[in-house]
Amino acid sequence: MKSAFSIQNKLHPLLLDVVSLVQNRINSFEDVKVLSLDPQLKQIYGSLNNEDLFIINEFYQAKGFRKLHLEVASLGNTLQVLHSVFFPDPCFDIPIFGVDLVVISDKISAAIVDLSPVTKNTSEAFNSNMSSIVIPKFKEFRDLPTWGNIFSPYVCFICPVDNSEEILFLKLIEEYLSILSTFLNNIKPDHFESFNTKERFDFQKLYCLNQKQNDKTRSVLTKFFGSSWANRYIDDILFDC
Ligand code: BLA
Repeated sequence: MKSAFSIQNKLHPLLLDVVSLVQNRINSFEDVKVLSLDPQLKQIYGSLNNEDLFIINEFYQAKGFRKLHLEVASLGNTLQVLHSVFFPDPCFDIPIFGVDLVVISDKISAAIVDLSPVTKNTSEAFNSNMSSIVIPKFKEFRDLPTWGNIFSPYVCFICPVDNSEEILFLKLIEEYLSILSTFLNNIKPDHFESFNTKERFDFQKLYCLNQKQNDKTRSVLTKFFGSSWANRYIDDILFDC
């Protein structure tokens, strides 16, 4: 898969590394298909007060996933964002992979990664795999906002202080992705009308509902695109269910 991201040469190196990591993982899934999307929402270019902005989206579907989303945004001269969420097909008992990196003036200010649960009682396999992750001793852990109760106890939310921490964070994202693949390879899907499938779908809805409470995302998008566009983008592209 050739990617539109490769033409963007001014992105922070960690963002580019994470793009490759996520794309490689998506390519490793079975039955990967590109999901079609309104071209006006797929690649967005513009400018505001002489500052360039772009948002590039890639969407796929694969066995086990209803939507695999990778987005890179460069909004003005100082802000860059990488956002990726793998929404499972609710028939499969696998968590939601999510990563968000926010770069402000060439410095990563927020780096968060998680495999978020989609059921009230997570399986023993989930807990034992997740608890095997060794989170490095980062210097600046950040507090989650209240809507962040959708994340697992194994979420990692930091502000990396230097390049070596950025590399450690990249390795950590890879570990979460490997665990996700392990889950996927060991799972038989449930029937689409089963109780468990419905519960997992309800959890995805809650995940989206809570993510929509992130006022920082909304206010950035509103600043650059206006509030009705921002609301539509959040509801239809980022967190549709
Ligand atoms: C924080 N997200 C932020 C911040 C900005 C954005 C500007 C504040 C940075 C900071 O506090 O240092 C902006 N994020 C965006 C934009 C997009 C985006 C514009 O994805 C998309 C166009 N957010 C997610 C996902 C997760 C997530 C998938 O989209 C987690 C897996 C988390 N972002 C997240 C959290 C915060 C954040 C927890 C901190 C919020 C806070 O401190 O209140």
